[in-house]
Amino acid sequence: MLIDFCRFPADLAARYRARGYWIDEPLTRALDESTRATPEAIAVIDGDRQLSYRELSDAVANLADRLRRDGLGRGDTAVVQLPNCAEFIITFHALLRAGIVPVNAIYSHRQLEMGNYIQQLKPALLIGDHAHELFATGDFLDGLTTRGQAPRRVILKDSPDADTALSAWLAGTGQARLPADPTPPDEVAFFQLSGGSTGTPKLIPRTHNDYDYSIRASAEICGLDRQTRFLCALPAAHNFTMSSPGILGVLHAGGCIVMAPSPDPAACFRLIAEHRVTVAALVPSAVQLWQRHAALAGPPAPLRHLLVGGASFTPEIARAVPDVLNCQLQQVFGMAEGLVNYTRLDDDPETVMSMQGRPISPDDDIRLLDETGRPVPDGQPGALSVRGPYTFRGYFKSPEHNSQAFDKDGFYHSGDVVIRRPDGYLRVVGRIKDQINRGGEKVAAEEIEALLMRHPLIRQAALVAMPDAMLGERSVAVIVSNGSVKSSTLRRHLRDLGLADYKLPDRFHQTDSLPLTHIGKTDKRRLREMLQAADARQG
Ligand code: J2J
Repeated sequence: MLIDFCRFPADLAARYRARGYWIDEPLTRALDESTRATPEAIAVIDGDRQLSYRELSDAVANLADRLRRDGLGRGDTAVVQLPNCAEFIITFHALLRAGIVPVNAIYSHRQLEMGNYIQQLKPALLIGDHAHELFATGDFLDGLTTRGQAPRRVILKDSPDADTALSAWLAGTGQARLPADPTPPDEVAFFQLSGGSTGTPKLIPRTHNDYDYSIRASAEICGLDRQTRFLCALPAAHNFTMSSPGILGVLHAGGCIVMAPSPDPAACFRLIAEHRVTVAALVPSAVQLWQRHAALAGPPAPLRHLLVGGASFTPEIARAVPDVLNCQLQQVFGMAEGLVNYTRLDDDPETVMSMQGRPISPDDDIRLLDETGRPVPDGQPGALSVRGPYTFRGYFKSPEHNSQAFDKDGFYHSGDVVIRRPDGYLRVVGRIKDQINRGGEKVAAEEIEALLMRHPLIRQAALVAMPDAMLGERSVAVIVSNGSVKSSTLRRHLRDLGLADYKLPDRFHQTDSLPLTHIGKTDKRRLREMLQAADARQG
């Protein structure tokens, strides 16, 4: 049984194959090839553990075999939530190898997000971390059982119970190896998470063919090779960290991944020095933290190459990268839905500092449109839509939303406003999707507004982005309530519903009514102006 998803149309699929983008290999190809080429090279460093390619591949096959002998395989899905650790990489590849289709939740996700993925996918398997608040007690799992949603098998990293402990599942079975049984290359390999702009988070089906192409191309554009030592400091599950060029790009190149628990500069600089890290990837807010730290502690030697993306990056902060961090900057503008743009390593400095790059592929078909849906000329801001060899064709089980998110030609409306130079380079200048980009972490306004409305005293709620020197943007919830409600009460309300902390509004603002547009929707532009004026009055 295969996963139902929106497929690429046959004519485009044929073209992507003919042009060599789709090579009909499973997404485990990168690891398999590098293991054959350099089995003893170190693939992952996690704390004081170092795994060679051979050891990594053995652990992958062990877990895949055990899962299959447990009756799991093709047709099954899995929800996975692991921190940045070697097991993240092992688990992802083992599930691919066994033909189980996973979604990798972000580690900071809580009951609400995890419950949602479980509801959407009805997974046979849940892999979590016993150290995470969700799995430290049995409450979350008990709740799933009560609702009839309990996955057939639960495996937990660092579980005290031998039956469920991930470490036990990674040990060899002593039985003959089962051959790999991944889903076919143009079927769903895994689900990526959407930053979203809707009430419930959407899942993005990614096929082996489309994702593998983005990885091979990214590794080449970023100049990765066997000498690459990559610091994995952003959440591993993020599309940027996985594929731009990320964990999978490094495995493709035969390099080494050094796991960092977070982008905290002191810890990262130590790891960079100790493990001779050459490449890192950061969001702009983390770049600022690194720059401050480097001003005191010196640059993070021997780092040579820093990829920055995920949120808007000002040219002023970008320009300081070569001097303060003593490494080459490469900008990335990507999305879990597909399209990824990079500045190139041989671009002139002005392009690298001021542009967010150009698409990976000559077949990334980009349209920039004005409000009426007409194409805008180069140099003018326009809403970006895209179709291409690694851009998805529809969210999982969301026909209604898809009818708005795509045009009749299958172009995906990304919700970003960009300016294109005649040479194809893009600069991100704004956004039409109702989302807050909080230091690279995306918050869908509608999701938070609906949750706020569940509080008995709230009559209306609107979440808007306000500028923030550190995060780029922070979230302000403007509420109309029956009587006054404390911010702490609302924060507790959202936490009690199981919302991840990064989605909690940074600030609450009470008002008598929300300004409306002529079609009766909340006028968020006016709202931001009102908040700005109120802030200015308060000095
Ligand atoms: C401004 N906004 C940006 C940038 C993403 C590589 C890099 C990032 C992501 C990512 C990714 C931006 N400047 N340089 O998946 O593979 C905003 C845009 C975009 C949204 C996508 C990758 N880079 N953005 O951030 O799915 O608004 O992917 O549409 O999390 O982040 O968010 P996400």
